[in-house]
Amino acid sequence: MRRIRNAAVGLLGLTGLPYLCYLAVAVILDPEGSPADKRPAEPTISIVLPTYNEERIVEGKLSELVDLDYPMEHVEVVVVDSSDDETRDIVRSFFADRDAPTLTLIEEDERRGLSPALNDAYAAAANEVVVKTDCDSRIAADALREAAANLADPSVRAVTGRNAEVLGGSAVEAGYRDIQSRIQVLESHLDSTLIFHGPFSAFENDAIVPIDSDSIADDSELALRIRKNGGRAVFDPAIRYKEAAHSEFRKRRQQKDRRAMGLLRLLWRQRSMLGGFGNYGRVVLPFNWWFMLISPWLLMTGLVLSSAAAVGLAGPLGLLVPAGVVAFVRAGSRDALGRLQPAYSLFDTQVSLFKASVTLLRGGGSEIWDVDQELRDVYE
Ligand SMILES: Nc1nc2c(ncn2[C@@H]2O[C@H](COP(=O)(O)OP(=O)(O)OP(=O)(O)O)[C@@H](O)[C@H]2O)c(=O)[nH]1
Ligand SMILES: [Mg+2]
Repeated sequence: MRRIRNAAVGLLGLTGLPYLCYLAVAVILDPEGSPADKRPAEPTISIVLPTYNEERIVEGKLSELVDLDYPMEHVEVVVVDSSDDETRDIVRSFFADRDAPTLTLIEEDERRGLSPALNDAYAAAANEVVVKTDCDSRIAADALREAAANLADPSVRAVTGRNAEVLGGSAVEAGYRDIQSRIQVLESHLDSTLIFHGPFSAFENDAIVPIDSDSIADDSELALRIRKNGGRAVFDPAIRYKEAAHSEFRKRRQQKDRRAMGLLRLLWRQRSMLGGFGNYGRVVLPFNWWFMLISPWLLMTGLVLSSAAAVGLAGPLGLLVPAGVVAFVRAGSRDALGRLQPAYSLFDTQVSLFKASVTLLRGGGSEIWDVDQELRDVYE
């Protein structure tokens, strides 16, 4: 029984090891902000907006885009629409009496999934910089300027931003995003970051290459491919956006499990990059492999073993261990853990990654998903 207990403690320790390593490096390097040599720049920009049945919120999103602090004569909006609702009519009438920005509307007859739609939109985008943003997000007024300043550094060819406010008030998501921001700042200073965020990702147009048509981590995949071709892909916390998220364990699964699946599949397909490409392949990718592919299995095995060991050592009283885990999930889902809330956020992420790897192993992972109407309420 002791052995099981020791194994459980060891496994749980290994789960946290990559964090401890990253923490140690962060203390030594003390990175802050974007690593780019930022300078003011005003390139022409194509804003790519993919839409699938967004009639409730698309007008609000377009209003936000035309109000951004940037000369709109230098901006083109590329909407790629796969809807069977009124979305494209709303888009057309929004631009009907407007000179700037200009509109390029790509109308799909049939929904093929987000990645093929994005590949078409990127191919149509004519300007120097391409900014991709999701309809269900809000970006800060200075986001285009901040992105342009990063891309003015010749080594930086892609940049993403920070979720500065979680709409809907989910502390679970906010807790996770804070930890993730720190990790992404460190990764960017080491070389480049892996995860690019749907609400705001910017790329130099001539660095863009097609992504896999079944990708469910489209923004991260494009950033990774750009890094593969020699450009840097960085995270700048000064680029701010807002996005809605759930707190409740069950509701979080849909969004987080799909995102996790996309990233796992991307890591696996690009496994040949491990070990090469400077610190990206030597540090950043191995950390993400550990965190996303290995830790979830260690954690789940560790939890099962520690429950078994507790029951073996203490009889029915040992059931307090699994009961404690359930209580932790219940309280965490209600944002009621106070200072422990960030730990719960990490746990929640590990659960998603575990579920995602099981789904992928069983051959699942569709590239077409239902739009979350409840999250859309926040934007109306
Ligand atoms: N053109 C096109 N756009 C899509 C398709 N699927 C989703 N979108 C759009 O892509 C963006 C991201 O989709 P979401 O459903 O919000 O994906 P998500 O943010 O990962 O998931 P949620 O957590 O549910 O918001 C939104 O602007 C959607 O309207 C598609 O098949 N074609
Ligand atoms: Mg979304």
